Amino acid sequence: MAGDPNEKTIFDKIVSGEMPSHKVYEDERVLAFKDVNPKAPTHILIIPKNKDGLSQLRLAQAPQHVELLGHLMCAIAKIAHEQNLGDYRIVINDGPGAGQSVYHLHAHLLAGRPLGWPPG
Ligand code: IU
Repeated sequence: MAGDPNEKTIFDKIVSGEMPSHKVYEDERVLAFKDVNPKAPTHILIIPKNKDGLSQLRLAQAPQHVELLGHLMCAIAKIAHEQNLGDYRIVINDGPGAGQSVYHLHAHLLAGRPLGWPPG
């Protein structure tokens, strides 16, 4: 687990506009943009604009996190529908052993090719 869960990451800079991104969806609570290093023909990251201490999923322990994560999941369903993705996979890497590299909670939305199971 990383240090301070409120530490700023590159994703805060994407939210503020300091860093450019290819946005695909935005509402009052979440932002979705294309991953710069896509692992599938469609690879979108969905993040809370204000991570509110959620550098990683294991820290989701407060009532407001329930609401935020519910909102985030419903936003994913909306994006998948809008983009006509068909079948897709959601991945949340939690911790370095699971492949997490940016400590601002984010879900990967992957689609556009057969997705093997189990994942590596
Ligand atoms: P991870 O689950 O923490 O490993 O996912 C981080 C993702 O963020 C990874 O797929 C990167 O390609 C992606 N990413 C990005 O899209 N833009 C950036 O500026 C950086 C990482 I840094």
